[in-house]
Amino acid sequence: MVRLPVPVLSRRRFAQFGAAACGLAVLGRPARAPAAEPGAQSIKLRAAPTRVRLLPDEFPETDVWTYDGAEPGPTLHVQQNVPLSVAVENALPEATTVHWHGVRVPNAMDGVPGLTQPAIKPGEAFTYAFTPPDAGTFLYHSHADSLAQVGRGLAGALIVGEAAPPKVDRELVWVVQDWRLTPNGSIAPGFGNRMEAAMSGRVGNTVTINGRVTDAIPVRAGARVRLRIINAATGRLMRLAFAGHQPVVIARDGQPCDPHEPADGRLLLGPAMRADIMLDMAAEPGSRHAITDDFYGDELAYALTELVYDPGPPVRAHALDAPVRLRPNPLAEPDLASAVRHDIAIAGGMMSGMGMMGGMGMMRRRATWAINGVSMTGDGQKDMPPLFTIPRGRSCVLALNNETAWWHPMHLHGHSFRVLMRNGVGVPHREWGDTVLLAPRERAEIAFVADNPGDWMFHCHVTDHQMTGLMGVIRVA
Ligand SMILES: [Cu+2]
Repeated sequence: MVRLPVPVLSRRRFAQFGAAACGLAVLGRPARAPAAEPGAQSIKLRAAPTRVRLLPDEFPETDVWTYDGAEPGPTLHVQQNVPLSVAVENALPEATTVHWHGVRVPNAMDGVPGLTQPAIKPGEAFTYAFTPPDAGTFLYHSHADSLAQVGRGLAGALIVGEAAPPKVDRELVWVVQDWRLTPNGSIAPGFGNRMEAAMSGRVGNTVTINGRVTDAIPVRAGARVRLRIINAATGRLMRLAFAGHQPVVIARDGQPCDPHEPADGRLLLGPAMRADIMLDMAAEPGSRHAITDDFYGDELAYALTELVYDPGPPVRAHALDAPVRLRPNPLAEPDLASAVRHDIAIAGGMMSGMGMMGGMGMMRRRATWAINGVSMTGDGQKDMPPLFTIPRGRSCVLALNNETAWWHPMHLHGHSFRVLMRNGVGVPHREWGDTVLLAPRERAEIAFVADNPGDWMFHCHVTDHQMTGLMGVIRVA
């Protein structure tokens, strides 16, 4: 069993932050107002350095990089099947792009520097234009100098509304981010540490919900809440337990699934993964219930936040009797009988037999990881030969084999896929996704229809792993 190289959330480390230590947590502020007028679907985003408050009031503010001065970036509420344009202005000291994670955009709008567009230079602008085909919970983030840019805060929620959303009393969007802060509240230097890159990636010491460490989420007994949780961390995995509550997952990575309670009642989310859950507030008025993350074991478990019930009477006597199943998005069902099949071997990292790694690929700069023996490093590279080409319109099965001792949330751009099997066993609940989380040594099979032409990134979303080689290109032509 692999242990994390450093304790990331010990009490001692936390004590540096005093009150922040007991929470790390954060409050779900209500989702920010749409940046666009309803129906306009024309949005402007300005990427720029900003100073914001992540920590409680008694601690210093933090210099971050933001979209529109907000940390995280403003939650963008848009409509399915309605053209959207987002004009991005770069006021950062370096080039950037925006990637619309999970949205099946045209290739030229995918925001991968070198591969799909030249990066937006400082002082320049680029307008992304696409029509969101799927309703759901998505994420936008920088795909240039990704480790530092996303690590400094360049991420936000993109919510594509359903035509007929399920009935709830309240909807919350939580962009959960992980920061490595120094005692004076600034972002710790050292992005791209080689040792960390060969292990778990850069994991921080402060977890925020919607940009703030906060202890409590006020709720009303009897209410039904739809919670859209986005793991916007660059390295931290989360396994969330909702004490006293039974979350029901209704969508993963923006794609509706059979409503189900997660395994062990705990919600596992790797970087860039999302879940929509329904939470019935079934506990007593005046009670408090922690939402804890124990992914890194009991010693490093912490309370992300607490549900704090209003002492007033329940808003209804019995749980809301309304369906929670979402209507599926228009995804083509892969035809497994005629599918092309490709094997993907993921190798590298510490304790993974790096001696086995060889060949031209590993000679590339900073390579620590490889896909099928080839390491593509950084954010994206021009003229990178694809791992393979899938004929447009064909169904494809990818058999992923994680030969390493580390977790990898593998993300395919431009498509959503079905997760068919894990270690040879069928996956229930009609699970679609754009990011499949592989445990150490785990195998998984995913399938999709390659109906979106172009050169698409396929990479690990632990950003340190991506930057050091766990990335490749899949061509659909
Ligand atoms: Cu990885």
